[in-house]
Formats: sequence, C-alpha cells, structure tokens
Amino acid sequence: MAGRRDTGFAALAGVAAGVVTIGVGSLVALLTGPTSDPLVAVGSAFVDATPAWLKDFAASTFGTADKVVLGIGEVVVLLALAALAGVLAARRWAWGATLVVALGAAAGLAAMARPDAGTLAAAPAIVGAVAGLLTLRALVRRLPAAPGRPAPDGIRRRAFLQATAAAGALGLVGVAVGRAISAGARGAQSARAAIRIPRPATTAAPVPAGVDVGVDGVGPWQTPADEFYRIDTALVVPQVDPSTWTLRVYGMVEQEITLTWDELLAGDLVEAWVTLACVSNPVGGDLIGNQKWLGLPLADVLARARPTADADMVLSRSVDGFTASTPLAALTDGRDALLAIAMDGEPLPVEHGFPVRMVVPGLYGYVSATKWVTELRVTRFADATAYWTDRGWSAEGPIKTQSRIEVPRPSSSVPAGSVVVAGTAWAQHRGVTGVQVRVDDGSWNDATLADDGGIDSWRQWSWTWDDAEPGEYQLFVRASDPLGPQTGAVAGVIPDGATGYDTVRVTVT
Ligand SMILES: Nc1nc2c(c(=O)[nH]1)N[C@H]1C(S)=C(S)[C@@H](COP(=O)(O)O)O[C@H]1N2
Ligand SMILES: [Mo]
Repeated sequence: MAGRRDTGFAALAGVAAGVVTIGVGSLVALLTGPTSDPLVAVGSAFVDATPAWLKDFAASTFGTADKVVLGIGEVVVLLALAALAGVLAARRWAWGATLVVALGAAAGLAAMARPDAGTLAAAPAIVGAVAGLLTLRALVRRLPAAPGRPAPDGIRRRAFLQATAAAGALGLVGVAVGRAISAGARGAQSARAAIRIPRPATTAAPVPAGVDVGVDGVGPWQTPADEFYRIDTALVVPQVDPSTWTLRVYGMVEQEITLTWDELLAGDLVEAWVTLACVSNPVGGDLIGNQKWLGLPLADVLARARPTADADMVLSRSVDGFTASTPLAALTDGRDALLAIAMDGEPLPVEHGFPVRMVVPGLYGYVSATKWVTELRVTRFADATAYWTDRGWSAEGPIKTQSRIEVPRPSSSVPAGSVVVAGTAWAQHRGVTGVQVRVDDGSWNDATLADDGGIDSWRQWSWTWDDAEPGEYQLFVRASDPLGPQTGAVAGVIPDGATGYDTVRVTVT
C-alpha cells in the first residue's frame, strides 16, 4: 500500500501537472485572446458571480489590490485541486483523470461565457488539460511506490523527482513566456500613442487659482491621471482599437445609429471638469478623483437616435460585458454627460477606458461611467437591469453629498494652539455650499471654502481650531449642498453609497 510519503509524491505530481496545464493554457491563449486564458476566464467568472457583500468585503479589505488577491487565491485553490488529482490518479487513474477533465471543462466553459469570447475561447483550457493529463500520466507511472509497484528505492525516487521538477519548470516557463508576450502585445498602447486629440469646441471655464486650499497634506484638486483610482471587473484590461471601435445606439429609438471613432472626433467636443466617485467609497475614502475630461456630449448622440417618449434609461455596455443603467434624463438635461476620449488633454489611459468611456456628473461610476463603451441601449428601468443591479446594488446611483478630513491625519498628535483642519467635500452637480467642523460634541463651526471649480467638481476647505488645549479629541466634518447639510446617519456602501460624518481622532500635546 502507498504510505504517507507516497501520497506526498502523488500530490507533487498533481501540482506539477497543474502548473503544466496553466502554462500551456496561457501559451495557447496568446493565439485566442487574453480572456480565454483559463486562469483569467475562471477568475472573471468568479468576479461576475461575486455577491455585493463579498465585493464590498474585498474592496474594503484589499482596496484596489483585490484583483491581485483574487489571482493568488485562485492559484492556491487550483494547485490544491491539482494535488488532489495527483493523489486520486495514484490510487485509480480514472479518478484523477476525471477531476482534470472536469476542471478543464469548467475553465473552457468559463472562457466561452466571456462576452468577448471568440470561437476558439475554450482551446487554451482544452489543450492545457490534455497537456496536464499527459504529464500526470507520465509522472504517476514514475511514482516511487504505488499500488502494485515495487517498493521505493533511491534511484526510482530521484528519477521521479527529476521528472516532476522538469515538468513543473517547463510549466512555469510557459506561464512566464505567455504572460510576458501578452503584456508586450497590448495592442491599444500603440494605437493610443498615435492619437492626436482635437481641439474642444467648448473649453472648460478657467479654473480659479485658489481651488487648492494650500494646506500641506491635502491632496491636489486635480487628481493626476496616473494616480486616478481604478475600479472595474476586468482581470485583463480590454484592448480596443479605435480604428475598429464603434458605438451602437439602439433600442427605444426612432433611428438606430452606429458611431465611428472618426465621427466622434468630428463632433463638437466639450471639455469639462468632473469629479468621478465610486459607490464603494467608504466615508473618508479615496475612491474618488477630479479630472478634466474631453468628449462628445451624450445628448448629441442621443438626439441623432431620437429616443421614444416612454424610454427612461440608457443601458451602456462595454466590450467586456459590463453594463450601467443611467437615467436618460441625466444624459439629456444639459449637464456635461460625455462620451469621453481624453483625460487631462491626453487620450484616456487604457485602464481608464481607452478609447471611449462615459462620464456623467453627479452619478456614481457604476451607473454612469462605462469604460471601453461600445453600446447604448435606450430602454426603461422597468425592462432592463445593469451589472451591479443584478448583484444587489441600486438601479440608480446619484452621488451623496460627502466630506472628508485629510489634515490632521487619523490618530496623529498636533501641538496645542492653532490647529489647521482641512480636507475635501463633494456634492456633484449640486455644488458644495458650505462645510462645517465640530470638535467632540461641540457646535458646528463654518470652514473656509477654497475657490470653486464648478458644481461638478469637489471643493477643498479648511478651518482653524484656535486655542486647542492638550487632550484627546475627535473631529467631525459635514458638507452642505443647496438642499442642506449632509446626513450624519451611518450607512454602508451597499446598496447606493455610504453616509455619515468622517471623523478623525487627534491628540493635542
Ligand atoms: N467596462 C467597465 N466600466 C466601468 C466599470 C467596470 O467594471 N467595467 N466600473 C465602473 C465603476 S464601479 C467605477 S467607480 C468607474 C471607475 O472608473 P475609473 O477606473 O476610471 O476610476 O468605472 C465604471 N466603469
Ligand atoms: Mo464604482
């Protein structure tokens, strides 16, 4: 009978075969597209199946590193299953083989289910599974001891370990080569570099010099493009070639239209400052950024298609299958709702939606800011639901008025006397009309607002706490919009955005 040591060898054989499967899969995916890579396909299926609470947990625990954590978790689970396949195969080949075939089939189906799947999407999983099966077969035959085999001897053991190591190493080389080539072949980067952004027909109003409050530790009013938060469900960034990009506008319209990249560029482009925010941003969080966008007003595009009178929603869809439900009214009421092509005067960064994304002032990104957008379906809230709505989030997501304290830092110590408290507030498309700060249970004090960059942008503020005496304190902030002060009622991000006062504990020394 096989002992514990032999079970370990069998598991090792399984892991090596698993690595070969992954390596061969990612090599074949070089031909069939990055989303057909079995690891990517299974990870994406997992992301799509993730309920709201788990997404929220992942985002709040790992922040924007959640994709890395997912990838690591996936590899760990896969290698554990591969080890199991090895152990089963050593007992009875058919059992182990069945597990490998089942895993390959699951990965193949996951790849075929991607919205951008080609006809050969399952090929990497199938070829990978076959390579894994052959490897497993060869290694199991070489197991130092298995039922009906001679007792282990040193030579046999060494030969097994060498074969296993060789298989594992080849598999790893496959993974590395596959990843390196696909990273180098990011087609959109070169297309992006060749683009010249046209002049706006309407330029943004000049930004007053004093939009930055000028307090050390408060972030910049304009978020640098390379620091802009990134949130999306894409495990590999979609590569969209502008020369073949089209936007199809259909559904409840008098005239279905298809817009090309050149037609978009030829339109009257509008430049606008808009603060984009994620519904998953916790109170005091940083899933928010302010930028200057350039794009074609969505109202112009919709006017050409002429929505019918009973339509009330536009379901935008990205090339990778993400969808957002935006009220038709928000796209046609005159606000700067854009089919954006540029951020800060440059073509959109690929991970921020190149070549074309939506930006709609006043609405959280999940209901408005579709990146890599290729379709607008004019419909009704009663008739269609979007990606996150199907996962427990609200169909509509107006941004809630919020504020945060950036200075002093949480749990910091400050010298007694004059203490400067400063930060940012936002009430997109309504405008911040005031900010107030409170120490412990004291009364609210009016902060000084920095210059106004427009109602669609966030606003910085500062307040000087005079004669602060040594002790432990808690600072609170609240912003007001024309409807009144923000609510202090504490709510989590699900289903339509967090509320409550941001607070910071400080020690005055
Ligand atoms: N294609 C696509 N677009 C998307 C998403 C997505 O998952 N896929 N996420 C949305 C969400 S939830 C937000 S908050 C914004 C974030 O845009 P950014 O990554 O450019 O900051 O993109 C939106 N557009
Ligand atoms: Mo979001």
